[in-house]
Amino acid sequence: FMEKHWWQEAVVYQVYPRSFQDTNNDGIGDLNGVTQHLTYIKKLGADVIWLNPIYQSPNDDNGYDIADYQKIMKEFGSMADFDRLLTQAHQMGLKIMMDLVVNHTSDEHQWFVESRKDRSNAYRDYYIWRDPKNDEAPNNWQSAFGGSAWQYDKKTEQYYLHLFSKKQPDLNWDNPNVRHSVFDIMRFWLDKGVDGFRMDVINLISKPEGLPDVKSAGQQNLAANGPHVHDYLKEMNEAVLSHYDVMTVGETPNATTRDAIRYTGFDSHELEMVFQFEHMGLDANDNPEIGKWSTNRVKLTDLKQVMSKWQTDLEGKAWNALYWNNHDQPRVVSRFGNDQAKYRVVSAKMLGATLHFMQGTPYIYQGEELGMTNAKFRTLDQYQDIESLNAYHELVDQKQLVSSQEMLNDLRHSSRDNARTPMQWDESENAGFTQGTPWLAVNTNFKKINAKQAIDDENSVFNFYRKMNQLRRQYDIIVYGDYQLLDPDDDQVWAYTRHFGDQDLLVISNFTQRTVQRWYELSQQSNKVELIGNYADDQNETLRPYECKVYLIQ
Ligand code: TEU
Ligand code: CA
Repeated sequence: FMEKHWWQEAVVYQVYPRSFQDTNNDGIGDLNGVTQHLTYIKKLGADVIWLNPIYQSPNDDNGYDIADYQKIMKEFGSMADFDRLLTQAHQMGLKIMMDLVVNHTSDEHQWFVESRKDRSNAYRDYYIWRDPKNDEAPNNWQSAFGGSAWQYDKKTEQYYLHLFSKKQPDLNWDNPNVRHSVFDIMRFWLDKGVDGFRMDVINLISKPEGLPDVKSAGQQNLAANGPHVHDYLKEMNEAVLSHYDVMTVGETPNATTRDAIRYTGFDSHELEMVFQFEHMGLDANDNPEIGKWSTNRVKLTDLKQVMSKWQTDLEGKAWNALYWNNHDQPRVVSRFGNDQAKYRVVSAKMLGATLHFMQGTPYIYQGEELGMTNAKFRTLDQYQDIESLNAYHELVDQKQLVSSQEMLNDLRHSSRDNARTPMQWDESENAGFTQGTPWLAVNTNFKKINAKQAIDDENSVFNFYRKMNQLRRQYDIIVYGDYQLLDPDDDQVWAYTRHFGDQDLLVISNFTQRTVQRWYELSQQSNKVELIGNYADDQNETLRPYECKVYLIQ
């Protein structure tokens, strides 16, 4: 039986500081804005705050291009602001998890400035430089942000690798000096008292030997789960993580449950958990050349099958990170629920319950607890996200694979900017996010959807999430129970049970706007207690649109 850890019982609240709260009217969220709302996060019942990157950055990829790991991004404030945030969070019993982005740096990082100077520079091998092949890029890898993953540097007549933007050169993790430099950065923050790290695309750090071409250009060339990735993570754990009581979660695109068990097995001594992406790829475009840009609706049976596989494959061996949303994914109530006025709240609560009563650590992305929806921008100039803008120009202008209208529709469904519109605090101008001009437009529905309204409404999504967080503390079965999917082929209802000791939990969610006869003769369950549901319970024996019910049976 697995030993118990605080991070298994924790609920994480993800703050995207740029869009959380501006306190100096420059239209950009900042650290003092996070400090200002610690009480809100505490009230919600979260235990840990994951901060997206706050380090010095030219913001080519909104902080995922780091120029100095030990300085605070000037738009976000000072190190003194950070120290105050950390101190106040700890005083309130909240932990702070930082975002460690070490697959790549900014091209403005001192290491890269040196590395590109000349081939004999001491920092040359901090990055991945290769000679041209037949006067072209060393291989056919494509960047996640469009175009080749190689950028030619005239000065030294070589290409450097960047799996993301040109301004995000990949670090060479095969170089022990890189690994030791990263370990020093981690110690700097851990010695300040931070409580853990979310590790950006950490399964890409070991590239395949010889950097071979990928078979089909449409294939994800992200060099995922490479030959030495586990060696490097074990080395990181041995050198740094094992000396602190910290929480780690690796972001691992393309990882399978087998990979995840290797990264997070209770005896792996690498990471505590990983963000998998399998459930995030189920509604991708049918054409792999177009990838995530799609208006497809996920099939419930697919979603149930994938999420249940992750539950049962990791059971007793490793630990799940449970999420529907983050700063890279569209808003779940628009994507998997129904954001029409009539169904937004009830479907947002149903989605929350379906996820939070599974086994694993739940992650709540800012605004998810309000049932915030996709931004649904109408024109391209409203978008800021490098991934969205590059994809538009590549797919519409260069490759003519999709029409402008089709791509704008795809962006409305899949752009990362859907998650990055400012947090909606109240009905005042700009939803109380800023008194300046917001860096990204506020969602036009903020007068109806905001924290102030939600906190006072006992039937709000906020108070539903708050209650779920309370239940998690009350019932060990929610954290430690195992998981069984019921009726896998039902394409309207997702029902599962959890079992722990002499208790069972029964979770039933109707993913449609059709009322369905209670598919499961609940009346046979004699000693059931309803823990939570998203309709005022009237012992109704059918499942109303998007209804969820959670029963304790003992
Ligand atoms: O994202 C990793 C990643 O795979 C993204 O390309 C993601 O899959 C895609 O954006 C989904 O639409 C991490 C960070 O979360 C992301 O914000 C960064 O842009 C990226 O790494 C590079 O650091
Ligand atoms: Ca600001």
